[in-house]
Amino acid sequence: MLPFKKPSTKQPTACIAVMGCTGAGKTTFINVASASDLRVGVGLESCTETIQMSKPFELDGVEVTLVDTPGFDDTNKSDGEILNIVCDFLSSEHQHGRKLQGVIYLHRISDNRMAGSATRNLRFFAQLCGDEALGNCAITTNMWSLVSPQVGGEREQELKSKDNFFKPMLSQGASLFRHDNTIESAHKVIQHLLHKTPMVLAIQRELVDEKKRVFETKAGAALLGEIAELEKKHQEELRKLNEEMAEVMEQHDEEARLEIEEAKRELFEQQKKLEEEKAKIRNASITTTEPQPLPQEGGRIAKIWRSFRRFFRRFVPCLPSDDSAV
Ligand SMILES: Nc1nc2c(ncn2[C@@H]2O[C@H](COP(=O)(O)OP(=O)(O)OP(=O)(O)O)[C@@H](O)[C@H]2O)c(=O)[nH]1
Ligand SMILES: [Mg+2]
Repeated sequence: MLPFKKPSTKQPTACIAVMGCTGAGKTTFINVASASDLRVGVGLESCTETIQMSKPFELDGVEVTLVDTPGFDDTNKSDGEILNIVCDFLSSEHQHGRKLQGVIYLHRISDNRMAGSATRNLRFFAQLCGDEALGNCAITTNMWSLVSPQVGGEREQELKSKDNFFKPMLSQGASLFRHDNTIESAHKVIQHLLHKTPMVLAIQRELVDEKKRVFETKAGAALLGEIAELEKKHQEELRKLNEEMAEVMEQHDEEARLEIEEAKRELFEQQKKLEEEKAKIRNASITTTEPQPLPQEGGRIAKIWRSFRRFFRRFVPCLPSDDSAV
């Protein structure tokens, strides 16, 4: 008869990251789902500036922890800083052998257009996950109470069907959910992810396994690409302003000349910020260290080795008695 084996009482655990633009409702979603009390934004400025964890909670027999992440915004932190914070966390998790169960990407259905930061977040998010991990992504629209069902439905349709919005991710296996700010709808999204096999995100593989610098990853390159697009637009605007300037100089229109001077100054300021942003992304490097062996693991091996030597010393007395080398 086989010896009775006590079933493992250790509860399975799942870690799910919540991402999206600043003000998308990430912290609110986490608080609703986990009964946590993380700080929610009240004004227009971004609120969550670092990675924070929810209280663990149980769902379908699994101990779930949600990870709140800062999103790109146009107010406080630069994209480079946000990129660094997210990369640090994700690479550290991978280095320590902890896989994410899934990622939830929140989007406000009340937004009547995709602002620059929303597009940046979305492109960055897609590259960060990589095609292989998109099956573990749940794109979730919220703030449905702020729009009529018809307007919301039309926007959802547009988001689902356009190549520069959710369509590519959905066709690679991501799922789309509606969240009505209730615990039930939050749990429905999480339950969907609990059925998935935990995965490694593309950026985790790139940073840790392939030892790429942050700007060499697809997500980092996507951000640099966005900046290059903006720079192109600035160049075009500058060219037009210079043409206008030539005209007003001919007409001796002093007022118009001052206006154009001002517009050019603003453009140079924006360009300076982009240069700084590029430098930050290029210089970004992850600060995590190699995982240390668990202390009890080292201790156990040392113990086994010592008893092994003690056993053999009985038969081979010439074996040195010093165990300290272990
Ligand atoms: N009506 C409605 N308001 C919401 C919902 N979710 C969040 N909000 C509100 O949206 C604002 C921003 O919510 P947060 O949870 O702080 O958003 P966030 O994504 O964590 O923002 P950052 O931390 O700045 O990145 C707050 O005033 C919330 O009360 C929702 O589902 N419906
Ligand atoms: Mg927040």
